Amino acid sequence: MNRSRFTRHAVAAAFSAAALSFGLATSASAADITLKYAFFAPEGTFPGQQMMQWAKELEKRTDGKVKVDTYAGGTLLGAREMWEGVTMGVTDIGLSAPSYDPGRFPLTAGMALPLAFPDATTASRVLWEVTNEFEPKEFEQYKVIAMFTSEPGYLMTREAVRSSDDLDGMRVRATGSGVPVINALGGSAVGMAMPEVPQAVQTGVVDGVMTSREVLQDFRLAESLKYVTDYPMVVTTFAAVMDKNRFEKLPDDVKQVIEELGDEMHAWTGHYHDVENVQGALKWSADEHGLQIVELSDDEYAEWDAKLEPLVNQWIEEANKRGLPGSEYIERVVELRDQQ
Ligand code: DTR
Repeated sequence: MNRSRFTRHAVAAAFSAAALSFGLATSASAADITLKYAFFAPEGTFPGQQMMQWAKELEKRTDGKVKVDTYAGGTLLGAREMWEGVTMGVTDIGLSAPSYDPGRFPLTAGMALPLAFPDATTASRVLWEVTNEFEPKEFEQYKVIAMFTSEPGYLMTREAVRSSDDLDGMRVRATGSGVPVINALGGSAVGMAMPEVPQAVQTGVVDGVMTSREVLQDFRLAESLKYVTDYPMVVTTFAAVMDKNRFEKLPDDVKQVIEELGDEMHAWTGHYHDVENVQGALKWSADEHGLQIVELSDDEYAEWDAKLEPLVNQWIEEANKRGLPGSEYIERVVELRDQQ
């Protein structure tokens, strides 16, 4: 008989798999829980920093009863596999971007329209509040443990873009709701997830990107992209989710800390991203790579606004037609956006 089958570790591991489906630690005293938390991009990026902050706070506030094992950089799951990965139990918690996949998250897609959010702090607060108020069906099988957004995306390009004419035919990387925005302004949108972007920029597959500006430093894009056009476009939404049934099986005190953190993470992340991450990256890009900010003329600015406005109305119409509360959602988003 193989004696090793009777080690404490083997017994605990077998018990954990059968009974809890969370890792049950071998220590006899505390009923420790280990949660796996997966994200598709590197730990140093702002969503990755959010994950690390959440993990640290959960461990602290549960007095070490819960341990979080983080898997950044797509080591466990990539951006598009994340949602299934959570359902199938590959990870306990998965962080990905609903706005990469508007078909799957049809109501939340409304947050990533050109709605002139001033910054990530505001958009993150609005996203958290509308999700709690509307409880979109698309999150039905999940417990949403945190939500936040990037700042609105900006055009970052190899050649300066001062007008729609400059953008005409330019290949610009965008995602989800960013694709129609770039196309409406005359560019040619190329869709891809963030981890694929540095190579696409280096090899000239794209002439620029539209996303939040910290990528200039965090993904070293300022080495090739020397111009930012000062026109805020659309935010990217992020959600960290857990399978609902798994969440329900957690002890009440742990669930309570998770709820508490959910109410805090949007503000923590928005502040970190807006104030440290983006501003730091702009300074670094200017100092190290001579980044230049391109201002649009007032006429051009107004023209771009006019080109993007129909996208919001189109989305509302289509959402309403599909039986979603499209009008109410956007109305509430705008109302919350303007509340301080
Ligand atoms: N704007 C989205 C999301 C995004 C912005 N910064 C990061 C960093 C890591 C992952 C995703 C993002 C995008 O362009 O993909």
